[in-house]
Amino acid sequence: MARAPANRAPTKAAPKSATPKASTPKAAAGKSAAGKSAVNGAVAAKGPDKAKLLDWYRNMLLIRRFEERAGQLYGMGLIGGFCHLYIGQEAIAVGMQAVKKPGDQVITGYRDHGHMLAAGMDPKEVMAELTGRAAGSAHGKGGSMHMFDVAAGFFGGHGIVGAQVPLGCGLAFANRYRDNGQVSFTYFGDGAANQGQVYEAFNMAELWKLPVVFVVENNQYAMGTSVERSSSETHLYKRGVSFNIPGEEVDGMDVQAVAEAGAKAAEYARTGKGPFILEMKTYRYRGHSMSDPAKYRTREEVDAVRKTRDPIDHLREKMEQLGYTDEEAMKRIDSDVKKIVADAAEFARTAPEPDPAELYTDIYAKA
Ligand SMILES: Cc1ncc(C[n+]2csc(CCOP(=O)(O)OP(=O)(O)O)c2C)c(N)n1
Ligand SMILES: [Mg+2]
Repeated sequence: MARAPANRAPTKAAPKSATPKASTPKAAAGKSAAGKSAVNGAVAAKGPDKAKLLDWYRNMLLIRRFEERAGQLYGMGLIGGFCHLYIGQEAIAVGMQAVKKPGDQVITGYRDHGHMLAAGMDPKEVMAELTGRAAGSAHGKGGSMHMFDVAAGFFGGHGIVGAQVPLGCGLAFANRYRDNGQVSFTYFGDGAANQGQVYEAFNMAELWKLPVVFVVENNQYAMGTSVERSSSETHLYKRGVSFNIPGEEVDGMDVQAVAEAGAKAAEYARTGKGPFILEMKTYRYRGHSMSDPAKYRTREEVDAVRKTRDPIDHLREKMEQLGYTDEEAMKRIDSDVKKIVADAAEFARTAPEPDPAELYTDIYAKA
């Protein structure tokens, strides 16, 4: 695997400057005209095997059922505070997870439960965090938007729109500095794509050729505002143009397309060529958060996407065409997933709340 030239990497020998020099010519390393994919041509010829498709199906179904159950627990008053569901967007977290290598990082906003499950976090710990229990992944003190699991490579869970983008660049900077071959997968929404700090981060990421894949989850809406109403350029994969960052639009409702595009972008970043933008075209079925009356779109619009583009149905149909499904196998996946989610919900409902003394722990880092 090709590596970034040694003179460009932020090495431990020169830690003070913390500013890796951009001495490599812009034309280097397969960089094409900005806004176009430099790796477009290399589409994988053969599809993934049966085991992989079944695994993707199972993982997407797990996220869907988990989120449906979280929505119910919220309705029962068992989850407090904010809760943003990922239903409809499952193919992105699952397809991109297939691209991750051990040690790679994922960082995202507040629509985060799907990413946590895809990263391998324990559904019981995630659900117990939602209900604010001591056994939750943040000891019941973080809730929906503030979970973190270094072992799983999951770096949050961030409530400030767009703030995870510079943080994701920081993770990539550390990878570069340590020369560890790891990639930071930094996710944000179409609304966040209009945040100023995103572009400061883009500039540094390309200038220092940081190993970061920016994944824009374009679900068409930022709260109640559509992309058309808020953005002068609605093709968000082009947002790196003035920074020379290549980008590609991807069908974010097709898990296989996500994984293929993700693999190319990750390889690009991992081999020292710098950042890559993937715009995933997707849709969220539920409101922005649990308290959204969703008056900005029609029921027909949502139903049409569910009927024609649903990522789970889409993969199931594909597998049926390939002869990869049999009734028994699908039933088994269905009941496994149901059980995992039922167990997680039961655990989250019955596990004890944190001791009030916990309010005073985990506030400052220990010296
Ligand atoms: C800096 C900042 N501004 C505004 C908000 C309020 N806010 C929360 S979510 C959101 C919309 C973001 O939409 P998008 O980036 O498309 O992500 P999605 O919710 O669709 O996943 C806004 C404006 C915030 N949390 N942080
Ligand atoms: Mg959005």
